[in-house]
Amino acid sequence: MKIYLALISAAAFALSACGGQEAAAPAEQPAAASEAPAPEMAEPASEAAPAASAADSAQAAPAEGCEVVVSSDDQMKFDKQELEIKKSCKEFKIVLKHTGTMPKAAMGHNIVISKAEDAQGVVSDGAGATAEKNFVKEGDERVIAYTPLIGGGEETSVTVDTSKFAEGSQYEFYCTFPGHYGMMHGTVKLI
Ligand SMILES: [Cu+2]
Repeated sequence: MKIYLALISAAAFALSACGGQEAAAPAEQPAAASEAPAPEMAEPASEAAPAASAADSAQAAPAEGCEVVVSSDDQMKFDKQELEIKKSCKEFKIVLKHTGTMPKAAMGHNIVISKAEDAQGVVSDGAGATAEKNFVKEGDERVIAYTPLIGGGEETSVTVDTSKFAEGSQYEFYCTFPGHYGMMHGTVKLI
C-alpha cells in the first residue's frame, strides 16, 4: 500500500514536473486577475485606488482631498447638485460613475464644466457633435473640462486645472447628452 501511494505521488510529481511550465501560466493568470479588481472595488475609500485607476485618464493620483465622485443613473440624474472644487488643489479630479444599466447610446452621461453663462451654448453646440466626440464641440474654448461620455456600469474621470477658474465667475457642471441638461446640471462651488 505504501509503495503504491509512493508510486502515485511519484507519478504526480513527474507529471507536474513535465507540465510545470504549462501549468504555471494558467495558475498565475487567475491569481493576477483576481487581484486586479480588488483595488478598484475599494476605490471610494482607499487611498491607493485612485493611483491605480488614474492610469486610464490621468498620470498622477490626486492630492489629498482633491477629488470628488459624482454618480449618475438611468433616471437622468446626478447625485449632486453642487460640485465643490477646492481652489487650493492645483489639479482637481472629478470621477463620474454611471450606476445604471442602459447603454451609452440611450442614456450616456458626461460631466462638462464651463461658466454658467456659457452652458447653453456649449450644450447646443455639443448636440451637434457625435457621441464619439462626447457631445462636446471640438476645440470649444468655453469648456474648462469634460469627461468622456459613459454608459451604465462605467466610470470615467477628468482632472481639472483649477487655475482656469476665474475669481467672481459662476461655473456649472452638466451633461451634454442631448436633452439631459435640464435634469443634469448643477453649480460648481469653488471653495
Ligand atoms: Cu446625461
